[in-house]
Amino acid sequence: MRGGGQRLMEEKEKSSSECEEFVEWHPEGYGICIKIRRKLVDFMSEFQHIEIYETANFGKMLVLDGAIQVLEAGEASYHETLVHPAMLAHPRPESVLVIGGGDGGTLREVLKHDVKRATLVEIDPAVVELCRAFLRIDNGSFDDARTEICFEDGFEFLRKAAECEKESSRGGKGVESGSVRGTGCENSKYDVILVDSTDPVRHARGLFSEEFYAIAFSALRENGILVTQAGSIFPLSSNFLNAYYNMKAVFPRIEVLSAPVFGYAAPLWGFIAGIKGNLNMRKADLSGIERLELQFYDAKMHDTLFFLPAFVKKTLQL
Ligand code: AG3
Repeated sequence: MRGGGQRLMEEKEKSSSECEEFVEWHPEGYGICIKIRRKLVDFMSEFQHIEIYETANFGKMLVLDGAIQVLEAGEASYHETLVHPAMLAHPRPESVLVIGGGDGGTLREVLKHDVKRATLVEIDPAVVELCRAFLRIDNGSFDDARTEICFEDGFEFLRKAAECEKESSRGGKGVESGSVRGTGCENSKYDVILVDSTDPVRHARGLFSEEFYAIAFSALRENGILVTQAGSIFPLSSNFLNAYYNMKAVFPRIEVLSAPVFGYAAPLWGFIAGIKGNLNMRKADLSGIERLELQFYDAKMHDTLFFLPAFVKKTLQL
């Protein structure tokens, strides 16, 4: 008698051998290859090439300009690491800004917390529309009453918020901030900012610059945290180093987190948190963690997110 597990494996192998393959090569010269059952979306938007696949064994997959963004079976570790350590380190994260994140995974995790307002600023409306219809990892978060969606470049969005601040401190009436419902300057400050962007190419490049971090820093309230996805940490990528040094130039304190993300080929993906004010991410209050019903992150995992390979610490002089 063969076990059910083995039978399942054989069935998977049989069905996946009939499938096409999707391959992504990282520019550093390594890659990942995934068996595909069928293509659900192939669309050239104003900004990028959007593809959504049903894979043979790992759920749906979102690909932007050839780079895998979401593989359903692996996305939890990415989204949970990006969102929860920061949300738990903040005593009352009421107002959260997500830059990018058009697939809805980050928003879904943010809304597990008791927030008043979650603002998603995504440059490409087609990503939201297609992910809502075909990827469906948002779990209703696009339609949550606390969600505001703004289709705009994240850098521009924050620049306008900063101008608005300046104007109102000079006593003017402020710059209207486009499509954000009822926004005055009083609403342009955030407790947590999460940068869930693509790799730093084309329209996303600016989101990793020192200028962007400076504007984001001023958009945080007195106590606030910005977390960005930062590219591969093992192997240590130039994308990561660039984001790290630019953030370090702006934030008085930063933390580096990493997690394995199945779908991104690199064994460890990096995240950088910039901390403003008096918050301690490592010593976050984890008492509410069970209630969040997570797949990857828990109280024990919390500490491991801050462990780094020795050579990375040496390079970063940590
Ligand atoms: N955004 C970061 C994806 C970076 C992946 N890079 C790559 N495959 N070359 C993910 C968006 C998920 N909400």
